[in-house]
Amino acid sequence: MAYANLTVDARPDGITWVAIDRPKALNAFNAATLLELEQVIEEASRDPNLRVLVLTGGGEKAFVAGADIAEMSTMGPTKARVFSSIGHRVFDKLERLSVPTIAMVNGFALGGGMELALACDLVYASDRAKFGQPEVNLGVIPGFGGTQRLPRKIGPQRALELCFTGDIIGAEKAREIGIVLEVFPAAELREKVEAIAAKICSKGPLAVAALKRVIIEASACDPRTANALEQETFGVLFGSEDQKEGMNAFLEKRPAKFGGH
Ligand code: DAK
Repeated sequence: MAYANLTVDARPDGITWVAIDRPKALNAFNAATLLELEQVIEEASRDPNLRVLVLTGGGEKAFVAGADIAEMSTMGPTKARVFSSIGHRVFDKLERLSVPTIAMVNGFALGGGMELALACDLVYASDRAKFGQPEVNLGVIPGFGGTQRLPRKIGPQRALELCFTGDIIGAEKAREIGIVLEVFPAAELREKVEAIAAKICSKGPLAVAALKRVIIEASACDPRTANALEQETFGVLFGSEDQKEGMNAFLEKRPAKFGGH
């Protein structure tokens, strides 16, 4: 499937690469791009071969430099509300995709771009990446879930500081405060992310999906329900071929070959 604003490479090894690809606007999210991303996520959720989804930015400069300011500039309250709800819907679908998602941040991740990274499971950045929630400079606030995901990730005080000041911070600072897991030299970013994605692909897909479900879904539950979900999921996995294969492989001192059944 061809997209006007995205480049998608669904590879046979189970890793799908998605680049937000509007480099002339530093990959800013207009509504059309968000809707294309939604389509990709929906296709991904139906792809039995998929093991890991990686999101990045097309071109050299940006991951995503935010929502498209030109498009937003003419919106009234009703259109803005709809635009925000599209962003929420798409990022929620991304967060709930059953396979791990990785944000490979190769440049500016501002506003809606940082919110996209926050909706991914793992965030890796190049040493040239820059992060920020500069909406306050435009007289608005984050509209794609940033006011909720950012404080959950880095605490309310840090989130308030970033949003109040609109400061743009470097990758190292973003790692220090917990937005980013690791920072790699720009020339090595892709190979590092490939290696992490390949390692995840080598694990049992049922266990990986179960981990994501328990960790992400349970974070929205009370502790008792969350622990019950873990116990239930733990038990269910013992009905899988992957569990037999993983444990037999250990006892037979050989690498496991998981089939995802
Ligand atoms: N939108 C549209 N175009 C953008 C853009 C953006 N966010 N960011 C960059 N561009 C465009 C520039 O206009 C320029 O286009 P031309 O002039 O060449 O046609 C081109 O990309 C290259 O940008 P620059 O020439 O500015 O490049 P520099 O290297 O000098 O600067 C920069 C890079 C990233 C520092 C700068 O472009 C910049 O400050 N960009 C804006 C960053 C920003 O403010 N991002 C946050 C956007 S606000 C809501 C829904 C959603 C949101 C809020 C509310 N509701 C509906 C309630 C979300 C808001 C945001 O994300």
